[in-house]
Amino acid sequence: TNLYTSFTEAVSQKKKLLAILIDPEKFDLENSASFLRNLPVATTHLFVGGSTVPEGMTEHLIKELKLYTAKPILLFPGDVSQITVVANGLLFLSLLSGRNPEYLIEQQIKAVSKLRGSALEVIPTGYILIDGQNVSAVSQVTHTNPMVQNNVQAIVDTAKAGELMGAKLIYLEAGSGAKIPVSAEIISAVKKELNVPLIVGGGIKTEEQINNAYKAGATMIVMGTAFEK
Ligand code: 1GP
Repeated sequence: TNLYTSFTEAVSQKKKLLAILIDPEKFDLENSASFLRNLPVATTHLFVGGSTVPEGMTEHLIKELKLYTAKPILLFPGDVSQITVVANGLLFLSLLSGRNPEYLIEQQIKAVSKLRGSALEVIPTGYILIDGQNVSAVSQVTHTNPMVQNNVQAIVDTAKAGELMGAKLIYLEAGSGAKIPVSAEIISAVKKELNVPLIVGGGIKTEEQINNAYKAGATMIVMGTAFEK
């Protein structure tokens, strides 16, 4: 089974995907079973990742989660140390909104020795940080600025460049705990020019925000903070 197919099929069948993000650093392992029992029924995927996760914690968490769920687990790593082959897939991120070579290409080079010989499905993903009206962990850790929401054209062009460079997914990120999520205007403008599925996350809490993002053209929505204890 191919994880990426779940994205392309969702697009062609007009289905919507929902990923719940678990940050290993903020998650109490003892709550795994009950957390998974209480997931929203619409949940299709689990994302695991965070900005600053101690070595080994991600692998430990995923092994635990797999005892209780068959949902596909995708790594959404803040850095190369979080890559573990026990996951089902890896969002191979390049931070296209930033101009820090460490997160554009260096971390990716470092990942190769970890991926060599593994069957982990790697999905090239253009990652675009957009201003969510608070200082995001992504911005702090990567020393990059988010793109401003009112420069829609710059965001569209960045996303399109990512697609032309080979990204199979584009992730529009307002940052975990964002005060405002990525606007519907941005999502639909990007959607209009792109052929690859769109992931949207950061600051999404309400049903209305979820529906707006789907209606604007998101194939997958990611929610983290709303489900953290
Ligand atoms: C962050 O997009 C995710 O990387 C989810 O953000 O925690 O605000 O839901 P929240």
